[in-house]
Amino acid sequence: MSEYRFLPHIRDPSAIKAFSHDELAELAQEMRHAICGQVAKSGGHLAPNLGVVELTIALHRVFDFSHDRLLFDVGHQCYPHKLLTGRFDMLPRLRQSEGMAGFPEPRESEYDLFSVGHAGTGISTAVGMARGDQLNGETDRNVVALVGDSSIVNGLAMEGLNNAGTLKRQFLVVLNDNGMSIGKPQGALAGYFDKIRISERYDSLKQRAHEVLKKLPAGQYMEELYHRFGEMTKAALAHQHLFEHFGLLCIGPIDGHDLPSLIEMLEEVKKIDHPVLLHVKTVKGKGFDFSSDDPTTFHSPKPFRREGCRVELKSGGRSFTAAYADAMADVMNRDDKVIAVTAGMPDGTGVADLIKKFPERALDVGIAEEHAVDMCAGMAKTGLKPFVTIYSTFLQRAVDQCFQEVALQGLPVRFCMDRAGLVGGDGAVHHGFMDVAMLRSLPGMTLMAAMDEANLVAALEFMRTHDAGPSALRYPRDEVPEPAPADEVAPFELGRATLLAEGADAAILAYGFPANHALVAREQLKTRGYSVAVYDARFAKPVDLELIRELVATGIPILTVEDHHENGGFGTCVIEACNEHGLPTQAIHRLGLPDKWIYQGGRGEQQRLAGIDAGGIARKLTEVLEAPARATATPIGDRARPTPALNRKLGA
Ligand SMILES: Cc1ncc(C[n+]2csc(CCOP(=O)(O)OP(=O)(O)O)c2C)c(N)n1
Repeated sequence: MSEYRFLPHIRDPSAIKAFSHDELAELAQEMRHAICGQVAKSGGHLAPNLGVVELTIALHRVFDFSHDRLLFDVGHQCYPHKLLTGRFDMLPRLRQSEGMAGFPEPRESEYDLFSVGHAGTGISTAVGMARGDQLNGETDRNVVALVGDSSIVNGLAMEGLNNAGTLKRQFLVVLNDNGMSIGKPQGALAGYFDKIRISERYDSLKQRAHEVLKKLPAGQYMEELYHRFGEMTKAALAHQHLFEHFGLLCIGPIDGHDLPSLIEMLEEVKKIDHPVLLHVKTVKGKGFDFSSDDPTTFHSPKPFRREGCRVELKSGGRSFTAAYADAMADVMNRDDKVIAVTAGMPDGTGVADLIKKFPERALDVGIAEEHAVDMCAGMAKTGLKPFVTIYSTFLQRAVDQCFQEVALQGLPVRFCMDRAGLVGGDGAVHHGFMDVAMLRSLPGMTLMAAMDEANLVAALEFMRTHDAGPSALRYPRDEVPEPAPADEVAPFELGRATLLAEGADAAILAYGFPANHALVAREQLKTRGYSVAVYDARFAKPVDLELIRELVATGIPILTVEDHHENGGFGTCVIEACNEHGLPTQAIHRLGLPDKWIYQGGRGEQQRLAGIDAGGIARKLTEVLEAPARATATPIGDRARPTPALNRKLGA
């Protein structure tokens, strides 16, 4: 017998249409219990989901998202939505392969419209669907975007809002304002949201509604709308809400945990054929004291144990992030020009520790990657040494800034790219699979990877003194391999790889973290009678041409290994360098992430799937070593022959 009365029976949201308010409240309890129980086992986003339980129930009660459109921003708050759309059975495999993704995933359900995990996208995709439905004559589809108070500050969200106000149809932005990002929200808008409280009673708001409407940009039209609104909506029209100036009718703030009022409000708002922003105040982590009291720790915790009021997070080993924070603290102690900047990820990147130690020289700018990079360009121009500390996947947001404001100016902005490579449970939306490809075509850029803590420390020191242009360092979402810190490694020298183990039959040239797997693969190959040299390439740009030249001259197979997409990654850098310098490339083989999406699962499992773990490396090199010698010349195929027409043209 299930411990739940409702959840196992909800195949789709139509199931809750007839629920009484008491039943909905009981369902909310069940949802919180189920989510918390599962996240305790597998880890995942907890506080953001606990905060939107009532809001999600109300949305599904009022709208029909099998026909209407629901677009999530970030999407980390989608667990309640998944439970209401027939995925309760998948919950026990949350964030695991073939299980329930931690973000919206159209492969799972027609109720999920986009695979998303990056902030700021929800309003724009919703505007697109609203326009699309309108042009397709499907005007009966309502469109709703759900966005958090820290994500709405993102530049892309602002661009979306700016355009949303021009829509001439129903369009609803639900602003889930819990007064938090992962950590404390940053910047002026956070202060603004903080000031608007639900303190106004509906009655007093009602008195002012008429006055407010007159001031709205759409003037006359708004007046007309006003006469058509229900009492509830009129009463909750916001007093001079900032987003009014974007052409949206702003309603709220209202209490996001008062289910009956939420439902009533959404019923009314649904009828408005004009863009509306409904400002909803919620409590992040609602339902459990431990999570509402500490929503940062419980934003996306590792598995944890609860015993009564005590909550104990499963402890892991020392992460690359922790190693980075310590190494940077040392760098910052020694060099007062060094600045550390994060865009909304102080805890995830380790910058939170630096902010505590160096409040003047470490800062969080909120979810604003483009701004973070440009601000650092400005700082570099003044002679400072800014280190943008950012997840590889989120740096994708700021490629244009890396190009124009940083690289084109030749400014020595330093990029520390955490979570490079496969990221495990967060899945495809968060893999750092393309930073090399993205940055390598920027003239003057130096690209590095760290295989362990000692190399991370050495790389940061290299970056500190590297003023010739921008530089970037990648390291994974993983624990630093043993043996740790005190281990001495040679300093980083521009474009120089380092030998890790000797061998005569083949050479592995690994870029950063996979060098650890390569060393294990070398042992496996030894049992098969092969002696393999392993190098940590350290640099993808410039590559170690001298070493490559020497290796190519020996004629042994060379395998490049990386946890980056094979196209445009480190292996490509090696092949292109050979091509440019007239070196043969037949003996060079590449191993990296394949040209297909790798979904959520364990990081180890994902590496195995991609074939870049020790077993995969040993297998690939065995294939290469045991392949029959290749024919040196292949006959020319039909498609490569000039056509008769071309021959005529050429006068042949
Ligand atoms: C472009 C981008 N940068 C950073 C992140 C990491 N991130 C995920 S959730 C989050 C906080 C979002 O805050 P908010 O929108 O207020 O939602 P809440 O978690 O408070 O419900 C951040 C910074 C991201 N997903 N996308």
